[in-house]
Amino acid sequence: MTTDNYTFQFSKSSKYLNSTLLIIPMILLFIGVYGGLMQTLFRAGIIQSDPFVGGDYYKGLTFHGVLNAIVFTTFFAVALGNALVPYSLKKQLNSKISWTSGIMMLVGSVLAAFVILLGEATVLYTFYPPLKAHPLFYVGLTLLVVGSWLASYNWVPIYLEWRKENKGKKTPLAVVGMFTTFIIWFIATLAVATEILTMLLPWSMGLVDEVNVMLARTLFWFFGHPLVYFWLLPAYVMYYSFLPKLAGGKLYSDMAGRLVFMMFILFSIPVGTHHQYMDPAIGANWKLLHGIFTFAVALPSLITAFTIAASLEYAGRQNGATSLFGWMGKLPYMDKEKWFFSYLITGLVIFIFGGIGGIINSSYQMNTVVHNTAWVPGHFHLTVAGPVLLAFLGGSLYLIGQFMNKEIRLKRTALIMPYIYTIGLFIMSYGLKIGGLKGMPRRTNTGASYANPDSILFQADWVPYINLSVVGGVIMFVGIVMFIASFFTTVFSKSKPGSDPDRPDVTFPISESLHDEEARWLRNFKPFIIIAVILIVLSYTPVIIDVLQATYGGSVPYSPNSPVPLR
Ligand code: HAS
Repeated sequence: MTTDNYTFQFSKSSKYLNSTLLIIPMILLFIGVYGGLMQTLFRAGIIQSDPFVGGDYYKGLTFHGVLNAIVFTTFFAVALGNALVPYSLKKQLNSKISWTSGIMMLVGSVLAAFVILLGEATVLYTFYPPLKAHPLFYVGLTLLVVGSWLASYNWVPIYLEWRKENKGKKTPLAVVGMFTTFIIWFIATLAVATEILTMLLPWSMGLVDEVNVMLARTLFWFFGHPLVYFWLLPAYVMYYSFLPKLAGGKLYSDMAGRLVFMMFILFSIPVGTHHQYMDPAIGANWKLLHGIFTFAVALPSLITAFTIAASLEYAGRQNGATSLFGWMGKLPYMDKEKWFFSYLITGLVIFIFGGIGGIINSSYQMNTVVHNTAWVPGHFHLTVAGPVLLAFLGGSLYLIGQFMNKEIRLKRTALIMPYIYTIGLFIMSYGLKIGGLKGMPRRTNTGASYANPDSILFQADWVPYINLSVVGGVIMFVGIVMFIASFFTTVFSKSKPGSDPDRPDVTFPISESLHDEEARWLRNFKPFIIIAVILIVLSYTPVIIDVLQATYGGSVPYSPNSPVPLR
């Protein structure tokens, strides 16, 4: 696939919508990141009260998780698709549908955030019962999800039109990646929609008294694991499409990229029970089956590791490297004009460790050691708060510059931010992971208990690891402040002279591929979707039967701050 670096003129409506989809979640992200800093300070017992959440640790944790992991990521995935799909196909989106979807997402997110702040939805980002939220929290999340569905349906007509006009041509890889992301998202969210609409909402509205906790958890994890690939895949789109070009080279294999995306459709979903290895009711044989599929879903990431490393090696050699590993030193780590490279490369390096941790988690015996300990947040900060967040931040800054027709401001600050953030992330995750291996629990206000010498729960050997997580968390926060400074000074700066500010000429650093192999069997999504559905039915039917046959009664609501039922 050869690509010239063309520009495509977006409509005025797309400019304003995409800028809104980038700016509002960035404000929410910053509030969420502030919540993250407060988490680490609370956990270490450095502060006793954060006025923003009224001193409620679990409210702060819910706010941090929902805003950063659910709201910000969904907005960015939609904004990237709204930009990359029309750009790659050279067609305009239907602006009415785009705006309807954007408004639904905004209203839903603000509603959910507001209810959390009122203290009516202290249910953490997994919102599993018996923790109960106000009905408006569930309504807000539903609006966010349905709005994101609508955005992706809007890409379909221009894609079909493009296919009719370009018979025999390969669909651009970035478009394949964006559709893959939303195919997985659509299938996965059907389960959480069922959970919310048939179980949590009626329970929260008082229409039923009790809820089947095991069934709700199972439906949640049907959604919850593919959710992590909904986060990861927009980053993969950027690794495959942009990184080789930014590095000064080409994508090593176009076919590998297509294979990777199709493998994610197959294996992202029939794996959710690996989050429930320690749950009762589900038979060990089905946990084993989900465990095997979990190893299968690591394969596309391993293929990505080799393909992207080969692409970077090619780039390094193009930049003058001759020795075996010399290419690693010839990449544009500190090139101010290629600041975006630093966001993608740091994420990849972090993901080596995040990925290894994932494979450890998915081994049943190892999982018995790490489940529900601080190791798990250690793992997910090395994935969602590492490669995903950094790629999304770099992508947001790039997109805002393009759509608002602005030169990026504080470029050097933007360039070094990922390195500072990465140092903080490694320190924080090391503290969480080793603390977790020593038994430190997750989702616990350690500052009020284990780190407090006056408490009977005091655990002296956890304290150094709690402190490390604080040091790392503060450095990460400094990195985010640097990013926010660059992002908002760019937003409020003057537009570049010359072109029409209302109809921006947008361009992307799309990579050519070194090996442009033909694989017709990778051209069509349908067979992969059909096989995925078969795998889901085979892997989930026995799990759901087991859960339904379990004789546990339903549960009344609990609050994380109170050990007694709410009624
Ligand atoms: Fe995970 C728990 C297993 C990936 C997120 N995970 C979580 C939770 C989150 C999360 C949020 O099996 C906590 C949920 C909760 O709140 O309870 N995870 C895996 C496995 C993978 C994996 C097998 N996770 C992710 C990703 C996430 C994410 C991605 C977010 C985006 N995870 C688990 C399990 C649990 C779990 C269990 C349950 C734990 C429990 O008990 O509660 C795999 O997909 C990972 C495969 C990745 C690789 C790495 C490939 C490396 C690459 C980098 C190459 C580098 C280059 C750079 C080229 C094999 C691609 C070269 C450098 C130069 C300088 C040149």
